[in-house]
Amino acid sequence: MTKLDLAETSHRRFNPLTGEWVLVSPHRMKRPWQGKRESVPAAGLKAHDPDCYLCAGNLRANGARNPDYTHTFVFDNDFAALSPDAPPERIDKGLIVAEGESGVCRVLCFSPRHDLTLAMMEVSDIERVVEAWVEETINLGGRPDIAAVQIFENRGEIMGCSNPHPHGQIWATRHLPNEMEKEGRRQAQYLLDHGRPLLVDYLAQELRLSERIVSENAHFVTLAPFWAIWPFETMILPRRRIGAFDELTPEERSALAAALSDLTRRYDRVFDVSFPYSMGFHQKPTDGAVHSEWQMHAHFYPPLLRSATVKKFMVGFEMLGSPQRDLTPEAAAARLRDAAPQNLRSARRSSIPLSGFPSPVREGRPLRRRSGRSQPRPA
Ligand code: H2U
Ligand code: ZN
Repeated sequence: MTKLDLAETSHRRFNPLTGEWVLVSPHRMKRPWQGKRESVPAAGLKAHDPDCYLCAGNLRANGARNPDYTHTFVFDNDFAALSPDAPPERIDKGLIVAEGESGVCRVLCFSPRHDLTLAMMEVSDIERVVEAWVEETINLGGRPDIAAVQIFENRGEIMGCSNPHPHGQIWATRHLPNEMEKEGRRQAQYLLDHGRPLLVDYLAQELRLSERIVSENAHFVTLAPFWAIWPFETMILPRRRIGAFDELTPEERSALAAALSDLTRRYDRVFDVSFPYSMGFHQKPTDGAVHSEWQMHAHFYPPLLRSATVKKFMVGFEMLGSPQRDLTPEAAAARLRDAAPQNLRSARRSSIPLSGFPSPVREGRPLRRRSGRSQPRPA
């Protein structure tokens, strides 16, 4: 039998955060593609779209009017998936089990500019977004009926995002959603077994190996996790143990904004398109317990595989068995390292102009201290 070569032979990798396995088939990258090709969204959006329900000063679908906001704007989702007053009642009849789930859904506009993305925004403006996430975590997490604050962004038509206006969502729930529950359980067991948080140990190991690191700054590291499922999946991890947004120092908020800017710009350069993805932050539950096992982190799950128009589908074996990938996380990390934000050449080569890029973010620059700032209130 031949020796296991992770760059050549089929193998499975273990995800210590979820306890699940992913099948990796590096030899399959050579297979031809005659399947579905997505269309590339048209470029050339206006800075303000009178028909957009998220633009400043515009009417929303339910008739409320957005204020003339100048940075970020947060409001209660007009079509919330959770009602705040769902009763906590439980139905438990044999294998038929259900319970009322209450919560709050919020929408966060990242910028009044309709035509920007995180990748195009100045780092100082992304800092305002980070500050809004801090404030939402404190306000929603402080409620006795909320155990989890899930922050996320769904970007791009291919991901089912209904509006190009840069925005994310926050869903705060009475119970822990599945992914948080799995990750929490695994992190708690690891802390019990090893006396150190799982993701602190994982980052130390990845920094030693230096095979999957995409970029680093003073407080955060971006990497392609060993067990990644999506072709260009990444995580942003803090260097020190941080449970949740409200524990970030001003320097760390700025560094997180810089890391988000760096990563989203790299993504846009991989296939010379505005890269679609679902991203979000996992942070410790807000149930009042200490949760020293929890390390906050971001997951980025982009669907693109080989080009701007070929996306990965999670079907067949993946639906019925395990997720599977062809491109290795090591190869994806190398591609993302090469797509350095400083390298503007690939964007110029593009048939789809990526206009409006401000000056590149320099790594390792001194981080500016920023005082707390209040955010606009919900409409
Ligand atoms: P997505 O495009 O990521 O789905 O986000 C848009 C969200 O904005 C969506 O959850 C909400 C939708 O319910 N929305 C409003 O709250 N008000 C509106 O006027 C339209 C859309
Ligand atoms: Zn808009």
